[in-house]
Amino acid sequence: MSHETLENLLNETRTFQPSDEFAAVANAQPFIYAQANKDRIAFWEEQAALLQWDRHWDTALDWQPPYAKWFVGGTLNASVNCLDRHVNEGRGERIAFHFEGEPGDTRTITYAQLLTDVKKAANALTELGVKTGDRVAIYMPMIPEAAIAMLACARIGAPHSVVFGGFSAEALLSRIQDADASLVITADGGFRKGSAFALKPAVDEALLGETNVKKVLVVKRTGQEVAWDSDRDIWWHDAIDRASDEHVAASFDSEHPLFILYTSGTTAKPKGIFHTTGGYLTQVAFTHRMVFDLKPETDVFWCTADVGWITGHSYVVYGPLINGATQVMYEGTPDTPHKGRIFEIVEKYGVTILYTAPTLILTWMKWGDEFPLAHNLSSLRLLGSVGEPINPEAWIWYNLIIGGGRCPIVDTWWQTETGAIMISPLPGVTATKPGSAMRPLPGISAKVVDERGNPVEKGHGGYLILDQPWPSMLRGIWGEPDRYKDNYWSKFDGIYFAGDGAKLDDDGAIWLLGRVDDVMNVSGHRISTTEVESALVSHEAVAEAAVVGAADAMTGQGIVAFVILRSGIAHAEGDELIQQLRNHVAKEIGAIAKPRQILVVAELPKTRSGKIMRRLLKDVAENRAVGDSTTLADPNIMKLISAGLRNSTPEE
Ligand code: 6R9
Repeated sequence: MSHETLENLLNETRTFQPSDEFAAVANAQPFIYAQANKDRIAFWEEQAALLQWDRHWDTALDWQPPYAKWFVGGTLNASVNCLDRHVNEGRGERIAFHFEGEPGDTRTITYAQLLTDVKKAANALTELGVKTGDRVAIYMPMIPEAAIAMLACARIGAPHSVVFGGFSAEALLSRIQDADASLVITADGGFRKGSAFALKPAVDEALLGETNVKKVLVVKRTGQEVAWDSDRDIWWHDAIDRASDEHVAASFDSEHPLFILYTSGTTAKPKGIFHTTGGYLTQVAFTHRMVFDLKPETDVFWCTADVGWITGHSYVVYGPLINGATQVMYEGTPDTPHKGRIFEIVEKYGVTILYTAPTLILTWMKWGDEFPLAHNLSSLRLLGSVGEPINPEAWIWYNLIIGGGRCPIVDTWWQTETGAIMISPLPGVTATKPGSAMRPLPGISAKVVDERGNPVEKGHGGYLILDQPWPSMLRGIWGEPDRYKDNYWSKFDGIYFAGDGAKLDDDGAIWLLGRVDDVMNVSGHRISTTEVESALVSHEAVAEAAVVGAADAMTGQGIVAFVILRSGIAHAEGDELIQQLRNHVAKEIGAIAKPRQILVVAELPKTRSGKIMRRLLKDVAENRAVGDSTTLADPNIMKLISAGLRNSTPEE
């Protein structure tokens, strides 16, 4: 059976031109592509020069594949670039964060205030024995202290390892052990879905394991009862209150480790992706300014990601703060106390730039248009998407219902490993196509290649690779150099393989097709789960879809689809609906992509960062016991789905 390359089946022809008004004042101008092409390294040096360096670098790039060093010999301090610089240059009174707690409590934090808090926290960490190079684990709800803790670590050169607050004690322990952290910063708990959840007990449980943790700093957020080890535990407010607000930051090498972040770990042992300072800060600041067209004096930027993910590191903490942005930070869930909460916050703070994930956009579509339509969203001027391919229908909905048809959408492709956005339209420059991340940013070389590593022709699909080093690239997997080489650099020699499939359309625009492990093989045709999902979502009855390939005696793999229906839309029921959906996919893509089985479900299994865990759906579709689901946001979902599938009859 011949294995064709990923087929270009789904055809999307709509394009959206930038408006003249937007283009006239956009930060990005068309010439920067040519400028970067002419001399990529010089282009990045120009971007790096916008940071505040204490010592200028000697060499821009030292590239010994697969190891890169950027701005070698330069020294700087990340927190100085995020904070002191703004205060010193007279921007101290600018608001850094409008914080909104889930219960409705609010805090307004200026750059000057944030700097004072970070200086005190840095002094407190030093007093607790944390030294340059020591690792600090941060396990927090989405509150300002999470950012303050990260910046205080950066200020004293102690790499932070943020562990998402939704992870278990076990997951926390393995990450503390792997990074060999000596201090944990946490909170008593946080607010989520209308009540207080606890964090401190998970830290207590994790620290029953073998670690070198000496102290635990605890932020009081909820006021709930906590167990206390008086030799080890210290209240954050006690430590901060007694700390001095004077702190002169040391300058660190450009390649000094800034943080470790463990990837969500849907399989095997999580990988500790580590990033360093100068190159990372250069690229997050550049991309934040250009891709989001940030105008720091007037914009209100809101990235809805938690600091536990890379998106929260790069586009809540480092990128926006370096650029002096005013941001919204929200602690809770989007449907507490009602399904319009996000839109209410957009209206309240006059958010101008909203950056979120397809999972939330699809959820909003499922809930119905009445929630966004009940709020004045006219302050919005730009929308972003990250985390998964966005279906064309979701893109159109985002554009019309949230963006009022006037906001450019930037679909940004990148990874924990890449550190910053790599493929995205530039607003005001790029004519966008719904569902495509379009093209590599200036200074980035990304290609779609075949099995042998040769670039595919337009109209064809293959593997997404990065064949030139970039400033914010990962510098390795913490403590596992061989795994770093095997995982990312072995499929094609000296070339970074991202693990994603992609296709180039006839204009050369890039369409992400999901992880290559998710590509299905039906009768020798390689069909991407993303394309079938997009076809299903383009049916008016469907809010969200997840598709997997299940072993099939006749065809190699059969397509099994799980769909969530939209509320408030009239549609056929039962077998008639299923038949309609199958025919719809056949019409959109071709008969080859007709799902063998379609199951209507209430929820899909997702990680806490909103990525669908297709591996688990595949287990169900192939009648296997469901594998490790510890990273699932709601573990009960799999039981419901398994029961549903047993009661449904396959077609044919
Ligand atoms: C930033 C982030 C990385 C993986 C990546 C890809 C998927 C992210 C995407 C996208 C299509 C986009 N992904 N952005 N797929 N279009 N705009 O999400 O990092 O959690 O490490 O995930 O997410 O599969 O390889 P991370």
